[in-house]
Amino acid sequence: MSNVEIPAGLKELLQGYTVEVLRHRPPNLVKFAVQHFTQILENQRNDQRAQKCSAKSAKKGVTFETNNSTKDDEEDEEDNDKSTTKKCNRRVSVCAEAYNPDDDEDDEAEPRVVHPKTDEQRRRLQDACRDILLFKNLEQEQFSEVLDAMFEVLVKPQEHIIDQGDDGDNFYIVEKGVYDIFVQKDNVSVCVGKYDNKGCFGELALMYNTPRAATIIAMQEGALWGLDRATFHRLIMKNNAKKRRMYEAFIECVPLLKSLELNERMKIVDVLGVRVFKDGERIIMQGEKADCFYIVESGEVKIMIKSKTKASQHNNTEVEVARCSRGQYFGELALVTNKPRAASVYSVGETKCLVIDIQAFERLLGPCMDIMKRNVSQYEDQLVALFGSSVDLKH
Ligand code: 1OR
Ligand code: 1OR
Repeated sequence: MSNVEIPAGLKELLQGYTVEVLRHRPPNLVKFAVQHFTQILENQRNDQRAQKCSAKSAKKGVTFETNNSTKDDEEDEEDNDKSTTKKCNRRVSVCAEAYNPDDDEDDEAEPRVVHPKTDEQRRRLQDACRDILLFKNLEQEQFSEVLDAMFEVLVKPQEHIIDQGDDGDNFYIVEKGVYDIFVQKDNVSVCVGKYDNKGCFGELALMYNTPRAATIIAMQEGALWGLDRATFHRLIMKNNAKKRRMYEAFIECVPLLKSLELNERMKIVDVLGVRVFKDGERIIMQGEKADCFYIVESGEVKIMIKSKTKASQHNNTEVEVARCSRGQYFGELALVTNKPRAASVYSVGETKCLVIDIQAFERLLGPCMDIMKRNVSQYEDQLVALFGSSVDLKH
């Protein structure tokens, strides 16, 4: 055995796989290995394609497609190839991260999906994507590729968009309509939440190669935008690997999340988005419906309460009641109590926050609920001390 030469990179490859297994604890190691190494191969191909394209474009100059292509152009394009495969298209993903690809020459480029859209469709799609947390960290080029690949899905009342237990095909963004979320518990289907004209779903089966975790049913006519599994993997998963590297250390220092296992914390990183707020910008407005939760990454926020007390029925001025800085969280109260926002929150200077949507909050932060509930009772004590017993946080 002493003369056996270990191929360069083998150790790193196996180590990388082992680390991912420990993080995700997948039920099926072989399936997970296929997914993991396929992802590495995809990243290598992307990087090679990016290098070739930039070399070619440097030599020849690149022809840029514009978004306001004519209807005829679009029809031609659609006729030629329904889910268009365009090698070395004008938008090349040149994200420098990736799993350290070596120089394996593989000429076969991955198909790049492009569903042509009218200007009006693209505008609607961009609107629907504005608050999608999974897209928040994407670079402009990657985001454009995602928009290119998305396709419109019109749905009818009672249509099942996803059935629990199925394999995952697409990821969906809600443009319009209400969609109930059902989860099977002891053989009974229970409605655990809904998407009301916004949000996204269907990421879990694609991210972790697991069966669909819930059933999603349209309650009325609606419109969705779908993203195919391959493109989701190529762009979103690659970006998630970068996100994990960026936020792993920080998220481990957040006191609230200490009781979670490492793989549970990483699942939070996978779905979080990052938002930057300017000095004085309002992040949360008292009385509004809540749909997300925040952790301060840098900077500071102040919590202001507008409250009517017995003494001043009409006094609606805001009073500062608390501040949160790095590692602290806010916006949990309305999600825990299922009530409107109890206070307004403003950025003090520039603040960067990690944002988690309500469904992910409910799915992933269950184990931290006790800590949050303890804090809620502290708010109540403070509230009585500050405003007396007759306070109405809702208005
Ligand atoms: P998916 O690919 O598994 C079903 O397909 C989708 O429903 C899933 O991705 C999520 O995007 C979405 N638990 C699991 N999946 C959920 C949940 C959820 N909510 C939405 N989805 N829970 C409800 C949290 C409000 C936890 C239930 C115990
Ligand atoms: P939310 O979802 O209601 C506003 O949106 C957030 O401000 C709230 O969640 C908390 O995360 C945060 N009373 C109410 N909300 C507070 C308070 C608070 N402090 C922070 N938040 N009090 C201050 C207790 C130190 C009591 C007020 C007198």
